[in-house]
Amino acid sequence: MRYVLLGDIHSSEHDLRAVLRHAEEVAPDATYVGTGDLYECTVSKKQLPLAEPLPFQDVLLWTESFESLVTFPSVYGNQEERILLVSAGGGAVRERIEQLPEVIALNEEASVIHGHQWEWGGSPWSLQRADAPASVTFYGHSHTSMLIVDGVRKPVVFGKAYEIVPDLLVNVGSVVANREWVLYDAAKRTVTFQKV
Ligand SMILES: [Mn+2]
Repeated sequence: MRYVLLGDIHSSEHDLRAVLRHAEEVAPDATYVGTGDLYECTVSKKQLPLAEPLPFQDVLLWTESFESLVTFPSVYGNQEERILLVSAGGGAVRERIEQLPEVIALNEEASVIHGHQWEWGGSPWSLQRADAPASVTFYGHSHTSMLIVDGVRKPVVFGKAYEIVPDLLVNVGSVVANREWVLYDAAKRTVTFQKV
């Protein structure tokens, strides 16, 4: 089974269309799973806490044509958390966001999580400590394609198939601005970083 892992879209429809077109070419048979931050929240972290909730449609960048593209299962990210926190209403779109899980298990060894739940910091700002839900964990959040093997960062070469080893963290990069995603081939036991 092959998986397309993609996330940190931040409501960018043109970047998402480019990635979907590319992924369809590379892996027409694949199953798509999102790593979170599908939407862009228009209220920044610095503006919190708000005195009262805002109307749902005012706190995220949203169009019907964008929504028609994000039909694949996804975990939630910090953008979705903030959208729910600062707003009221929203109907079916709010319900869909509320139902996004924190973790999606792809199989016995691989899971997907956004990663904002972990410890981030330092200069340059980066992942300090991960609480990985699986031996192979796909995440995002920092918009940086990255491979961490047993705690050691490896340089990422796009288009190269990396063999699956235990204790693997795979940052799938971002759809927004970078147009990056990852192909995970569970049968061949490889991950391949991709960029449009
Ligand atoms: Mn994020």
